[in-house]
Amino acid sequence: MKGLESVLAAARAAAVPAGDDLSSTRARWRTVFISDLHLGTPGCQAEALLDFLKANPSEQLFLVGDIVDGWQLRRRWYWPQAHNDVVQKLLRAARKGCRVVFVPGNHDEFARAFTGNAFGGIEVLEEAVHMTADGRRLWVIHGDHFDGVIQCAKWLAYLGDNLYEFTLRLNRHLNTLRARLGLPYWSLSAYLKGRVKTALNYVTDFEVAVAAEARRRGHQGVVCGHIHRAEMREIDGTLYCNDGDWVESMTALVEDFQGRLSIVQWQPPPRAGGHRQPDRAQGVRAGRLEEMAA
Ligand SMILES: [Mn+2]
Repeated sequence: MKGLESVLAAARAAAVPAGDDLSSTRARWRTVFISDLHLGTPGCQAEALLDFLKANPSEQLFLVGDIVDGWQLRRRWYWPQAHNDVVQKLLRAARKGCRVVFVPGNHDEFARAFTGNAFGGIEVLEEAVHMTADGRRLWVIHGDHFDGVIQCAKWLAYLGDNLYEFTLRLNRHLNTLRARLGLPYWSLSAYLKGRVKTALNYVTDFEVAVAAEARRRGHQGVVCGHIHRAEMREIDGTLYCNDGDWVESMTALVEDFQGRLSIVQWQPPPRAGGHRQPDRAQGVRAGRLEEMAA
């Protein structure tokens, strides 16, 4: 049921025409949570994010880490105009009275040195506690403190999707070679599938660990990001919310004025010359939606 709600919320979010700047009018949401924008990388969907921010003004905006990708920028400078526009949009929101809170993540850990300070009206906090309109206390953290090997896990997940056929072919060649060397049959694809399952287990382990820590701290729920997988569900009586990312899934967590929370997914407006996505990203997003609806 929760999944269906988030799909409906996504449809409503998409119903607002892009470029229709509502920020000068009333806030649409009490709170918006976004994370993992990865500004400073070619993967960041900055144009879509700008559309989303324009169409979804809020009283409070939480930036839940990995906003600017310091790791990538150190390696290679990449800062197009659209990324600048996002930063300007966030600063403008703060100027117009939106409370903007930035909780740094691992890719922007340089900002952790500035916790307790404010930049252009944006508060920087190591972690935050958000009180919903219906009185629930949500712990707000990026989530990397619970980290293991997620980069590897993601890579394996893609491998499972895209290179399965290739793996099977490779498997045949490998075993022809093994047979020639007098070695027994060994299934490469079964081995890799096992690893993908490990990757999926990692996601679940992450979710359970974050929810358990929120509960231990006496909160009713938690909002995090980091693993680029939007989700909202109860785990042992604690509400686990992950606001997703703006690299692949283009998702946010929103709270309405009654305290109802939902995950919204940005849909590119159906117009010629709109946002072009590589096929792989489309597939990932479609998969996510199915998962959320399941
Ligand atoms: Mn992260």
